[in-house]
Amino acid sequence: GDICPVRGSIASAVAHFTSPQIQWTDALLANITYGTAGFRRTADPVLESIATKVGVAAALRSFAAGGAAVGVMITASHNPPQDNGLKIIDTQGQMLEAAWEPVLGQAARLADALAVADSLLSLVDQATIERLRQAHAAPPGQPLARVLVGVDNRPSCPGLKAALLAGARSILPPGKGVELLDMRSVTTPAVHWAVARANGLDPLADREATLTPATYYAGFQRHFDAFLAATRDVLRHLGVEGPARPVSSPTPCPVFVDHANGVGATVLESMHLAPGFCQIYNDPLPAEQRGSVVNAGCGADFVKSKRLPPGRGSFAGLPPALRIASLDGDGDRLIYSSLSTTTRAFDILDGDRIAVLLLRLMRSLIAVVVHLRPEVAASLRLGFVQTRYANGASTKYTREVLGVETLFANSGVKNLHALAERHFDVGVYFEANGHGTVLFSPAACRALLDLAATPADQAPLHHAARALLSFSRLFNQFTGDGIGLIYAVEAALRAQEAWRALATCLPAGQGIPPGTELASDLDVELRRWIDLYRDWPSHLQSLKLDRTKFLTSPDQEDVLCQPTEVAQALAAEVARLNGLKTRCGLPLVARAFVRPSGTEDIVRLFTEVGTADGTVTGDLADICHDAATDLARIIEATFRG
Ligand code: G16
Repeated sequence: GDICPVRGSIASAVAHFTSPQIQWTDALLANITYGTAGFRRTADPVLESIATKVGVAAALRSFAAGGAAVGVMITASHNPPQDNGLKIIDTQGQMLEAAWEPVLGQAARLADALAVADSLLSLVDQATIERLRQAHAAPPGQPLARVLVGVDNRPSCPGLKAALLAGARSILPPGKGVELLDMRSVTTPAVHWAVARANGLDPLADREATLTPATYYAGFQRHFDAFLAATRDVLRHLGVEGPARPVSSPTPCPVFVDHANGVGATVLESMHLAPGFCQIYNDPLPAEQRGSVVNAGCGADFVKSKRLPPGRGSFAGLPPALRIASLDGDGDRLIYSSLSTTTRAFDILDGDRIAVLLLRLMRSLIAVVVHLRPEVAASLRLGFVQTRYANGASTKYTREVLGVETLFANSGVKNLHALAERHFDVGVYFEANGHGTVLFSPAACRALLDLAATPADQAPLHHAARALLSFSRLFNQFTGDGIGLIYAVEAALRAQEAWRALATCLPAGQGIPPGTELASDLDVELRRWIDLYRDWPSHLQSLKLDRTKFLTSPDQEDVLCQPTEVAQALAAEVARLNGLKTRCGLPLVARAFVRPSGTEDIVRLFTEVGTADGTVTGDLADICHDAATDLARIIEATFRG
């Protein structure tokens, strides 16, 4: 059929937002791809042009899916204030279907507006194009496409949003069907959640909850309270309430949240947080000024990669044992840190360690419930997914101490999410950089909801099941939510030892030790968490090399395919390191890999040095530092030939 009106209207929106001043050089083109988390670059006219194209694609995706909501988040997450980016959230609340990524990348690289329209229209099938053509000719009616749009607080967001909305509107004539839902300044996980909810998905949602980001966030406090109340009920039922201190006493010692001056700040302010639970760490700034300093000297990425406290890395006035919880610019990452009272070391509790804490509690909760109702075991198979950036000591701990199956995925939340979903009923996934969540399979959701309906007279199963369900509701099912994760970590710190006692004693037929209760000394719990295992020394470096020349194996990002000379030099150096020993004679286990970043114009080099039996000797940190320096030098020299 004649698709001219559709094609023409898309092309004119694209042309309007594509500056004729753009120089489409090879270097520019090589750098435009749909990367790890969508498009990301300096917020410039090129990105504005891309925004229009993303708007078209999102509306087409929704139209093709019969009008199901599709989301777009405008953010550059952990990147500096002058950057920005766009990512599409698919109808299931997850990242965009992988097959669309290369086509979107191709459309983004085109300068000619009609060619862009053709490229984008090639994303949908002939029948959809026919329906689009008919919709153009038909009188106005119900919305035929729905796009939810969220932005972070960067200064470039309003301009990019205008371009995006124009693109989305362009697939149908005005008043004929593209419904745009402006979520304004909001966190990335809230947009994922809202898209899923708009499409009737959210398997563990509780029935009372209504559909707004405000109630979504308020839910975390409610589920946190419900989890602790149910835990107390289990303990009380088993007669282990300590007489000296009622377990209901409020725990002092709040967590200090570093919101990275991103959108998390607005959310936290609107949540009316209980001061005993949480306080803001960052220096106060007027809301409208935060976006220009987002992630600058603070936030999850700064703390993790610089190993320094937020507040530009200053230790001045930082009290020891403080729990600092750092989010990133769009609120989907979480890193804890704390200054040690005894050693004065600055401990980083990264994504690996957060995962270990959550796995440990989840394992105890499941063990208790399975002990009380054995047939649910088959629906609650627990597993873990990490990336090759995970510290080797964390993998050793989850496999050998917790006995949890642990798999590896490539970087990018979408890859970990898919693997966790495919392999486990209760799938914990985390990147070392703080992205992660816990996913529940349909069977697990059914089991949790059934269990929680156990009549109250069947205690302790009734209370244990309520605890497990409430804890599960702290996890966004579509992508990790940094704020939800703070509640999950804080819940785990308070309850982990009580559930461990229950999980050990109940199946063994032993009584629960007297005095078992919710932790009231959070400093002790924090120390316990830090002492679970010792990280192996590792280094993550950013090399300023042309990332477009680096190619890794598609399903194993730690295997470099190109440039071959670099791959060979790297392999030889790693082999040499693996032949060395520590001062006291322990054989070294060294690992190193390079890959092009999908969010920054750099190449990442990761180096880790451990020992075969896991011992962390005093000289290991120096060995790792020297190895990382040598590797960087060798790679740069080989690359430059
Ligand atoms: C994004 C992705 C993460 C990824 C990170 C770094 O995070 O969502 O999954 O780990 O980029 O990716 P790369 O090493 O390819 O640059 P964020 O927080 O920036 O959205």
